[in-house]
Amino acid sequence: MKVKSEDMTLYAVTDAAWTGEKTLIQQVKEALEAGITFLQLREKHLSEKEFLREAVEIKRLTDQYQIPFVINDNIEIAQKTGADGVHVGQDDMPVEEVRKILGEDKIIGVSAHNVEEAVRAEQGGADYLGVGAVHTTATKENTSAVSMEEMKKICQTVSIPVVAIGGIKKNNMNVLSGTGVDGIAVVSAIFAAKNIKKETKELLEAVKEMKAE
Ligand code: 3NM
Repeated sequence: MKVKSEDMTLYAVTDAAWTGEKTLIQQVKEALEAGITFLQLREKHLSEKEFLREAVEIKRLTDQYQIPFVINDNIEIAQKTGADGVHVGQDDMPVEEVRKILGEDKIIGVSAHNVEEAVRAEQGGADYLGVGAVHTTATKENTSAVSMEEMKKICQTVSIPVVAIGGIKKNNMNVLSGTGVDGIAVVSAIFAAKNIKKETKELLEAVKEMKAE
């Protein structure tokens, strides 16, 4: 399997909205140093040229820390930077088409919200699933809540790793206990933190405890 369960433990998704005085690259570096296990570059407001420049720089860092790096929804940037793959939503290009373009070796992650979407994504060739939203979140508009019952069903039904997303923090991830998720994907819990290293380390501990429960 291209993506292992451990890779999903603490999956960081970038959001340049919270960079403040630091650059996104600095923030990513701190998160890598503290032990994130997967990184997705999600940029909604950059020009292609800036996006590419940023992606090249981040790819260099994720290579150094030897963790998988995917680009949200932009196949061209993924190809140009040699990223490990892409993550696509239900409204983006279907996974089968992405696979045809990227080939068998690249990672393709798909967002799913119910068992039906999860099964379809797995059958289409997805390597892992992102399932949410676990909690309400201000980070992304138009998310729909997923019940923990549905989360559990998804985990029991598919054989690819599942990462939970949406409003997940240190103190509210316990709802995921017993669902069988392989880890958590977070934006603000890491990138909105003043002390990224400390928060990341604490999140890692909390997710390991949650998975062991
Ligand atoms: N996808 P935060 S929720 C990118 O439900 C994304 O599919 C979601 O950000 C989904 O950790 C979300 O700050 C944003 O809540 C998650």
